[in-house]
Amino acid sequence: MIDFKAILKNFGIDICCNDMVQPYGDGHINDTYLVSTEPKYILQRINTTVFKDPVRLMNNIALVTEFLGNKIKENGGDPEVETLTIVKTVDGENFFEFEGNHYRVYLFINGVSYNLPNNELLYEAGKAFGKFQNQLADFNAELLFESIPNFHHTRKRFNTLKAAVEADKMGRANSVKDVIDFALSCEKYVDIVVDGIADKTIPLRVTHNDTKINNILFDKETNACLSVIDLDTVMPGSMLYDFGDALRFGASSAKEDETNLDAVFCQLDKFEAFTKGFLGEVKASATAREIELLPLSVLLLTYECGIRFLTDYLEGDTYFKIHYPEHNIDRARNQLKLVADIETKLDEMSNIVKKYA
Ligand code: ADP
Ligand code: GN1
Ligand code: MG
Repeated sequence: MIDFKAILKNFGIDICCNDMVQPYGDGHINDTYLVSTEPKYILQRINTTVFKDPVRLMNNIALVTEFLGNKIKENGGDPEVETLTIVKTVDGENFFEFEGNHYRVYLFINGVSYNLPNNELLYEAGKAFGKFQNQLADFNAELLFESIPNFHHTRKRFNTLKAAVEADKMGRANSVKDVIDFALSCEKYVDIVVDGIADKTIPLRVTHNDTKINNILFDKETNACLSVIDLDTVMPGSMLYDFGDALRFGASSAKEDETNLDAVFCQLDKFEAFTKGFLGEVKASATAREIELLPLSVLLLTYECGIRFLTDYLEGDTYFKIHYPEHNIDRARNQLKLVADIETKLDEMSNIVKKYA
């Protein structure tokens, strides 16, 4: 039993009993809790297997949220709604260490996140992630620590998969040979963005890097985007990562862990809704090469996520939270089914991009 009362006291928050703190949200990485005080708070146990340096991680988030907060204020907005606000400890720190765990608190933002967004929400999400990128365009990237090195280095992800197949630590590889074979057959895609960044034909920008649509909070009534959250991976990256990852999740006809693969495909109307919102914000700053690669980025980021789930399954489910033993392999099959479907739709996606670029 976690002593939430003792933890929250260090943030100057008093609760009468542990029941006021309940698990919250659908994140795969941190342990998130809603603190039902007045006002409400979000308490998170930072996953330090994933984020190995919580001090520098929280420093990143403090820098980014302060920077965004100033921009939001300049535009007449409310920073406590439109971005995350760190609640400091009574000693002025960004997190509190308790029994070997690292806890942080954010102000609660009264919005909802969606796992299967409709077109209206996707248009709003496209605008929100595009705006997020614009807001950070003049943020000094050198101030940021790389919270997960090589996060979207698809070639390295591919090599890690191959190593996991060879090691076959859990003895699972044989039973999922079909998934592995398909994953390895997609090697031709893995260097395209990585090489473009290396030879500077694709610009490095400050990007979010985890643009799953449930990392946006929407207004319950109006469906407008309130805030882009989950800022753990804000780092130098490519616009293609943010676009591709958002549509990996957002353009799918089904949730990420749907097991009926006939129900899993890429919906072009969803792709169009997000693209319209996103390009409306970023088309002036996007390069021709970035625009050209937008459709492929959806394939690439879906593929990358698929092989990360597959690798985690082969390595014994140590990275992503799972809710049943086959969860990661179900997710991997789902994402790789999407890859196969996206491959057949790249031309249509390019035509949609042209319409809004
Ligand atoms: P993870 O890294 O595990 O995905 P997130 O930071 O995305 O963790 O948080 C998980 C979920 O908790 C989010 O999808 C969102 O629903 C909710 N959440 C996180 N922070 C806030 C906040 N400040 N206000 C309201 N809800 C939040
Ligand atoms: C994780 O943290 P969360 O649940 O928003 C992961 C993403 C994956 C996503 C797949 C830091 O996102 O990279 O795309 O799961 N975040 C991290 O659902 O690894
Ligand atoms: Mg999240």
